Amino acid sequence: MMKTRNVLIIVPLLMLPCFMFLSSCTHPGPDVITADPDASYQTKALFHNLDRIRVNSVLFGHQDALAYGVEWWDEPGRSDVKEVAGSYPAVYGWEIGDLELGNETNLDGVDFKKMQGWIIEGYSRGGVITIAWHMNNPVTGGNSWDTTPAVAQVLPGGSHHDLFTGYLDTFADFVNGLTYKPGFFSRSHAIPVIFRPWHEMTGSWFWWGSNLCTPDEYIALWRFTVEYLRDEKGLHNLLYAYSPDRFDSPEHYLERYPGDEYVDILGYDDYWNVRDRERLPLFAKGLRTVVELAEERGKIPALTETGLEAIPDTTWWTEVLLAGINTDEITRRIAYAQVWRNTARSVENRDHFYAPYAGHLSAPDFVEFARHPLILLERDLPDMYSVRK
Ligand code: BMA
Repeated sequence: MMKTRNVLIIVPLLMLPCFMFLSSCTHPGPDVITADPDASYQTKALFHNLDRIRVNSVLFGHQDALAYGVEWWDEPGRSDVKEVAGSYPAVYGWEIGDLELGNETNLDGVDFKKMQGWIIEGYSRGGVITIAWHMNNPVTGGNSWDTTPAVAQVLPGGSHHDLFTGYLDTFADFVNGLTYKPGFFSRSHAIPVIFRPWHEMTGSWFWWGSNLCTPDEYIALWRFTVEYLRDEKGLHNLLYAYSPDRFDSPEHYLERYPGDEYVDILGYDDYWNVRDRERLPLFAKGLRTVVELAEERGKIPALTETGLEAIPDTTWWTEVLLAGINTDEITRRIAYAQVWRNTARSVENRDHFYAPYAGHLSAPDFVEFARHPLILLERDLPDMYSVRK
């Protein structure tokens, strides 16, 4: 009798870890179509949740939020957004320019190993990660603002193709270092990343810009990038964001669109139409177009970069950015809005910042902006990486 009872207790206890392991393997994935059909569970969940919560909410993001801010550099736990509004941003943007050169720091001096640590930190709190790349010009060795044509040369068969694939290899190595282990019994998994290459291509300030390559060349560049990272390098934790600068029409926006099989997020960078109140109708028009184009394709719309440098307008957050996003039921359906970086003035000594810092004149208005029911900071996020069916 005793023996049977012991067996009844001990056997299920011993099997518990097996059940936990198996249930984590067989958890049904979200029913979404991503550019990578084999995207990981967490990556598809991120897509699903961005799409779900954008109906009522807009995530607020900040570039380089954990690495530095105005008057500080590399101080654990700090973030200018948190010091003003009491929470980290919901979206963390990062920049990997110079990774391709094998450098230890990016073009702004941020250490790549520490960046990986900050990405893991932000993700462990439930934040959303996005990476952009001001890649150096592979043909000249100049920076990404060196507009010597280079796209045709990096495509398959081009003179700099091997160099270029080597550059993409450095990205794959970096992304392979982004893993997270949620608990004792769980396996580690790859951290989902919204990858936003070849951005602002409606302008001509980067070597991949509209005057520097044909639409067909740009599309080939994009498709090669996705196919190489997904199919050759086996990265399955990426969502791909297509992100033009200002555009005149839906046709202009789509001129270099690589196709629904290669894109997850329809983004848009706009610093121009957020400069003052007079331009708000143009800002809203751009948002409306991006939301409509994304929804027609089952993609996620986003304001991938924006901001007002040094924020001299003290009510810019509520009266321009929020007012524009909240224009109507269409414009407010973007999933996130991200502002650019806060240069550490002590390092670069200039007023190149886009989020407020404690004591900045726009800080009270930012607090109000962050409290608005539409706007989510990290503290307001639901679990973005699982799906409750
Ligand atoms: C630009 C500026 C530059 C920076 C680059 C990459 O918009 O902020 O100072 O080097 O982004 O972060």
